[in-house]
Amino acid sequence: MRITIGVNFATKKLEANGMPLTMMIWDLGGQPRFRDVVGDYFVGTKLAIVTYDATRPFSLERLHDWIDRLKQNAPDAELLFVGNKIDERDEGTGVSLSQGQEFAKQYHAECVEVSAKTGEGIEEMFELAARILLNKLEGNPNPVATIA
Ligand SMILES: Nc1nc2c(ncn2[C@@H]2O[C@H](COP(=O)(O)OP(=O)(O)OP(=O)(O)O)[C@@H](O)[C@H]2O)c(=O)[nH]1
Ligand SMILES: [Mg+2]
Repeated sequence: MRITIGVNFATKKLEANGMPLTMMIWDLGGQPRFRDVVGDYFVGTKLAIVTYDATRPFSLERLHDWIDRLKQNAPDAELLFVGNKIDERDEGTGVSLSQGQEFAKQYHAECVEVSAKTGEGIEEMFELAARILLNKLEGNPNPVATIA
């Protein structure tokens, strides 16, 4: 796997609430040297999939800065927190799902866990992302925001 140079783009088609949906996904490179390059890509974001490394608690703390920058450029963006690399997490180490959810609560958002390597949780993550987007587009309140 290579680092993301600047920005990558992909699409994902799926169905949510019985409606077909094509998500346009901008994958921003996380390396500090791309900090200024990727800034413009926050603009117009409807949903940010905010990803951390579930084996490294520090990666969670680093998200605040990303979210601050996102909010400056896309104040109405929804957030979905995603803990990745759960295939590599040893029992009782790293970031637990409940810690991730606790962190996400500060932003009135949900948190799920995946492994990009094994594919575990990936389809569910996209389905949840689609539901959040459709609820937003249909003007429904974010179900999580009302729970939090
Ligand atoms: N075990 C495991 N390794 C993973 C997983 N996802 C990514 N990796 C590894 O973690 C490293 C970083 O992955 P990237 O996809 O480059 O991470 P990134 O956050 O996109 O990094 P940037 O593109 O620099 O922002 C690579 O060595 C990947 O192979 C996962 O789910 N499980
Ligand atoms: Mg990348």
